[in-house]
Amino acid sequence: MKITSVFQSLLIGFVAAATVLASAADKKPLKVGFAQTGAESAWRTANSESMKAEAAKRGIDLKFSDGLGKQENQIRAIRSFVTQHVDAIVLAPLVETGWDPVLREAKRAGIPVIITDRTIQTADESLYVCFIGSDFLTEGRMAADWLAKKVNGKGRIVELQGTPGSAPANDRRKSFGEAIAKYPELKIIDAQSGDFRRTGGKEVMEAFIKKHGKDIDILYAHNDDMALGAVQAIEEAGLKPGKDIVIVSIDAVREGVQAVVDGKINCTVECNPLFGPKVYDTIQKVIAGEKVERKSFNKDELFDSTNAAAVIATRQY
Ligand code: GZL
Repeated sequence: MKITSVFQSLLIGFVAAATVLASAADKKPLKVGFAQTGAESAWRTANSESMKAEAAKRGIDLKFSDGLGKQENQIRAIRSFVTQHVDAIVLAPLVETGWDPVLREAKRAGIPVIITDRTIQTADESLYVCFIGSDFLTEGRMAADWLAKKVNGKGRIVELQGTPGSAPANDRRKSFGEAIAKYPELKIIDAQSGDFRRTGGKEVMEAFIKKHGKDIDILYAHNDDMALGAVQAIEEAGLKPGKDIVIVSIDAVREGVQAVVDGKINCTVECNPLFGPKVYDTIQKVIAGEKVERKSFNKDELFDSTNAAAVIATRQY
């Protein structure tokens, strides 16, 4: 065999191998780091499941980190994503502040950051590309407006607040308080954090009942898990949740909507956690250099005795 034909066959083999490698390279799965808050509620479980299931469906290599309810764990996770040179970082920030230093490290590494679920406070808007989640101010207003009608603008409210320093707790407190200010006889007589946890809701409601007894007309809970814990405490005190104490809550997780059907919670405002698809669509646009919306709010509706039974069978979370 002449030298030239040996050289030609080597060259063809080399080009073929390079082509295979090149096509394999551009099919390299997207690598995404997700720093999740923890597993404090049914909402959180559904949100994590949405992110994991959609990544698996799209063949995305998802590095999932459970923050166990501690900001320092989320910060550590982001640092590890930078070391792993992920293509994008998703952060569901436990609290609103304290993110600038670690987000600067991601920016220096050229890794885009998507903030999901809860917002952050920062002076440097370049530290993240966009926010995807719900509008907690609207949720608080929807809860207050529904309640004012239900009780004709009169009643003594105890408030079960979410995680201190978190955007949902801050915003749901703020907008609810502003909305009920229009009704001088609708007053918050006590407020305490149950940390979005069912156990927290039960313990704090037990303390409220001990302290205020029959003076409690209404419970406003920042999420269904705490409301469901409070329902247990109310029943153990020999009272009827949804009747002796009107309960308005947020999230509309399946168990919360079922409690509305059962008349134990009077109203729950939806806060949809199933935004995995929207997050990955956004990441793919960012990596392709396309413009994306700076803030993208999920659509949320409200469930009470007029519509809960009609939707309970089809609730996805
Ligand atoms: C809201 C989310 C809140 C939920 C809680 O987007 O951050 O945290 O309302 C969850 O159930 O724990």
